[in-house]
Amino acid sequence: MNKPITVTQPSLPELEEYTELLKTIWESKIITNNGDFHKQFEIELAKYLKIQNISLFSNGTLALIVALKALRITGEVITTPYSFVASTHALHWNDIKPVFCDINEHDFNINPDKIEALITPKTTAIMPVHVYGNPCNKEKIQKIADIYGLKVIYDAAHAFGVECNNKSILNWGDLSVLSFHATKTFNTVEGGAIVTNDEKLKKRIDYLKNFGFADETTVIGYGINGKMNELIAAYGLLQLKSIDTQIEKRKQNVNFYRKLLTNIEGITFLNDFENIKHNFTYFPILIDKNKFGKTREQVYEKLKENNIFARRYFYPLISQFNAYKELPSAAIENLPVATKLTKMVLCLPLYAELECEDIERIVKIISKKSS
Ligand code: T4K
Repeated sequence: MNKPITVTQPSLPELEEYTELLKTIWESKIITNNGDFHKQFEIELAKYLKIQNISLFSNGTLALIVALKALRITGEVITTPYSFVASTHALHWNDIKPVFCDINEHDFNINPDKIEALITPKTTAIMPVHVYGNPCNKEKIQKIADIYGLKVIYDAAHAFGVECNNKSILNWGDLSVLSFHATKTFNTVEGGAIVTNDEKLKKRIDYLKNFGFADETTVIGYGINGKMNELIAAYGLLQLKSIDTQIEKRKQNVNFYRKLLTNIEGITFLNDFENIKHNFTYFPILIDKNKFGKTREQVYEKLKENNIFARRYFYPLISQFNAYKELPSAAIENLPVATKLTKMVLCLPLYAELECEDIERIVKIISKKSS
């Protein structure tokens, strides 16, 4: 049997370099609570990402929960069913009712033309997701938000380093939330962050992620512990050194996939968007069973038999999980595009260290006609 190939594999910093940084931590005995590595990591990340303020978190889900809390979002929030379940769970953890909106076929993101019809007097915000790092239509979303006085919280878990016309897409909306999970292009093992242009809001977020403490004796609200520790911040600083190389390798792998998969009847994929700097976190393909002759499930199983573990991100739709499927907005007739794409999509293995031979092997198995 060939070696297993998983949907992703994290790139890690040089062990020797990391050990050197760990020695400093061992000497200082400052291992968490806004130490020097944490401070430096925030500064370096802000520079790299071309943003003003960033607050580090122990993971993306906690960052999302705190982002909603920091903006005092209540009532109903319009969001996408086509995402990782953490997006909607963050609403639930704030006692907010999710209202699912259908998505676009061309970028897998929330369809802004469908948002307005879902607004009620209880709506307080829109929470779009830049799915696979594809930028949402920020102009249309912001226009709706401005008309109805809504906040916009971007789940940018997939969008590290993504730029539009040389500007970070993390500057859009009121807040953007990143994930640095092991499975992401930029990983800190576990980790996340909130990005905002508003200095005062950053302050509030920093209090909230530290139990609400504004100083030793003042608690400004119902805070939580969402802090990133020094060992992770040091690891993250080293990851920043190699992130451009990693993204470049991922790009080459994506382009190699595209080359091999072009002209296979029934298989489609997205090409790069104009004026967008992508981060190549995922490589989703769509399988049209009528044209291709095999279903997505058959391709997924066939790859699995060959020790290749592609993933059905995002299947099922969040709106189909027991926790959410009774909501009126979860009805499949309201979500025709998301319902269609969730049955067709397969994310193929993609990471910096993936070899060309691996990609050739994967495509060969996919394109083999006999099942
Ligand atoms: N919003 C969105 C839109 C998100 O996609 C996510 C997370 C969040 C919010 C929440 O952010 P975090 O709280 O996670 O920071 C994974 C990740 O756990 C999750 O972070 C991610 N999205 C989601 C899309 O995928 P699983 O359960 O599919 O991952 P898992 O453990 O099956 O890993 C996939 C493959 O990666 C493994 O087969 C092997 C490889 N792998 C994985 C890990 C963890 C490694 O090689 N090394 C590793 O350490 O959820």
